[in-house]
Amino acid sequence: MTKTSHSIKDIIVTPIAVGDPPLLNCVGVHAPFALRIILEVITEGGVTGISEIPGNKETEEAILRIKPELIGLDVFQPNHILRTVASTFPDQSDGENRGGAPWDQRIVVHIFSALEVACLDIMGKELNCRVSDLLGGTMREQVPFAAYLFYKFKGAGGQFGYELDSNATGWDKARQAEATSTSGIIDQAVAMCEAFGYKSIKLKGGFFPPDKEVEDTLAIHKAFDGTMPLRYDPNAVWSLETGIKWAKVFKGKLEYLEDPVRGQKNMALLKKEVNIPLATNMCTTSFKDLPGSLQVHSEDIILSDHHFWGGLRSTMELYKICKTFGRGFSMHSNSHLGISMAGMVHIGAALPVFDHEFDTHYPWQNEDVIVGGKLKVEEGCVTLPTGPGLGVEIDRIQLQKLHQNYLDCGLTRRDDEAEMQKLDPNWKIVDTRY
Ligand code: GKR
Ligand code: MG
Repeated sequence: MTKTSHSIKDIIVTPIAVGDPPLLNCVGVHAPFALRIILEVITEGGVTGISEIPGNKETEEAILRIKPELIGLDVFQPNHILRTVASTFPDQSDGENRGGAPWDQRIVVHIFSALEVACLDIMGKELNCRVSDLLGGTMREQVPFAAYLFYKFKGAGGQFGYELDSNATGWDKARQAEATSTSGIIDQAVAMCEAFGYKSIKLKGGFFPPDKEVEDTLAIHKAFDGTMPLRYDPNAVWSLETGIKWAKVFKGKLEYLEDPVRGQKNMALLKKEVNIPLATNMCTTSFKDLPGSLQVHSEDIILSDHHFWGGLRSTMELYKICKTFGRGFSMHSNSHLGISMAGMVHIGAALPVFDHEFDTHYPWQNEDVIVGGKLKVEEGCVTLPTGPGLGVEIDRIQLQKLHQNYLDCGLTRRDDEAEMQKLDPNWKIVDTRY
């Protein structure tokens, strides 16, 4: 490829660690730090594009391994970049190696997502338009998100470890408080909704037995007068029998039930027994899964994640397929910072029809890597940044600080099971717990 001002000159990869409270899920508990990777793509013309993806050592090493192949490629030609990434890691192609964990581990989609978002950021800066414009046009300035509740142990994570900051108030206090009881989770819901004005709520489950978690979900439903759209997600750790039993109890009370059981077949069987809206970020997770999904009707709503579906344009393609085949669309989330948030906001801004408030873990992190600090969530919405590209920039001091956290904390990959075993040596990840 001939060198132009749009050719990639350099790629800077910075692993970071950001404080994360001890949130519970079906595989264990979050470690005191969530890992992310910040990517900076710099063109020959001197323009920098940025992106953020989930962190782990393998992904970081894979990006560094492929970096020489990427130098010289044109940021306006993401398909060429994808071909280079896919041919460097042929065994990691779309649909493979998803694993059974609640989060995705595939290398190609992560690396390509990081590169594509950074390229789109550069294109926006070059063309003086926003990424949402490049995704087909800006349909709205406010993008709605849902409150994301977690059962949790006491503590804020990060530098505080499991200690409480006794001066905290409002959401910050609730963010640190233990929430394992029914009243604890309701307090968390109220504090989160008061602080950010969310208009729908999701409870992450799969840790406690279903009878307790279902009871708590129904208590949240009642605490908000039965008017708040509610989602519940045990991350597929229920058997089909358990799923059918509790889905019947939820009927008419949930906006949707997310991944009650494992795999498209079981989801479809549950749906045949109980006609309740089902969503997934676990059984239909790549384009290769779509024929199977359509054949058996495993879910009504597909939760994309641009880090897992190969970028923002792929996410828009998935949206189109969802609309074509009568499926709802929304976005999944893991612990993340403002650059990933900006990517989600640009997708939300570009969707012709907005179905369901997006998931976000964002309130659980109390610091950020972008200039100006965390993006505001007001009335449940994040306002689309006004600047060109993603509209957010890296705060160099914060980047250095969070990189130092990474070097100091000693974590190299997410391992909620190992973290949980520090508290309960008998804890083990299982496919079906209940
Ligand atoms: O962060 O603990 C967590 C969640 O369980 C996350 O890993 C899931 O990927 O939030 C996600 C989900 O909706 O399944
Ligand atoms: Mg989920």
